[in-house]
Amino acid sequence: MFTHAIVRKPGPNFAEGITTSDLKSANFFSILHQHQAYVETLKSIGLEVIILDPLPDYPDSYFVEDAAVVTPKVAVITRPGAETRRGEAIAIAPVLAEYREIVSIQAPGTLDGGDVLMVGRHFFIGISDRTNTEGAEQLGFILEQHGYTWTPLPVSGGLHLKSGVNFMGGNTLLLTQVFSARYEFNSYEMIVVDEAETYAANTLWVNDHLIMPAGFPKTRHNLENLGLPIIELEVSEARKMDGGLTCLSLRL
Ligand code: CIR
Repeated sequence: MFTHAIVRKPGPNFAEGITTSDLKSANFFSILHQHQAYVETLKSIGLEVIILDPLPDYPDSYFVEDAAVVTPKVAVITRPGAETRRGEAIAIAPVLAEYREIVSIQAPGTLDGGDVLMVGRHFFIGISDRTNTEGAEQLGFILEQHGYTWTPLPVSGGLHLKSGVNFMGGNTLLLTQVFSARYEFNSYEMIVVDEAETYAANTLWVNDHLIMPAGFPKTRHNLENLGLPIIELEVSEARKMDGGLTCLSLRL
């Protein structure tokens, strides 16, 4: 069970963050409202939520998940692939130092937390436009030192690994069709999202609840078979900035 979540409020300039989305421009009041609902949901399932202030120089900084990888034993401060986001990792370090031993990814390695999927004691590390092989190997080495195992794999569709695959508890992964073909996931039960619902692959399993983006009925129907409570949240504004439910918090 997780006891804490770290989030950061979106700032008024959040729509200046990096995006490839062609959805219409994001609205500050809507994202504040949606972020607040996210925080309340995490509290409602037993998490103490640490809410950080926006970092004015870093419009994407509310996507806190990219700045660190938190395991039960160690927190790894990343070196984000987007140079303009590097300061976010530096800013999260003192917060995590209150809870975990801290280690940092070093240049020339790059790593975004969104590319790291924790499945029990095993980690999948996506090599993407943001995470390079050097960064993945540095993280893998740190994980091994703490008794964990890891597997690298290429991210061919979507921004990050967790844009397309997430752990749903037990032995089950929720993933896009592209990822379901990867041999690395052969030993897991798979729930494959419909082509029209790929965004729903970014569903967050936390404290035996599933928090999923609103409006993906086929995925919801398939997830219901797991027997876990499902909470749907509107995340339209984070989606416009290429982010989603997992990216909005660090769970520890
Ligand atoms: C970016 O492009 O870096 C941000 N606008 C979105 C980051 C989303 N984070 C995530 O998927 N873990």
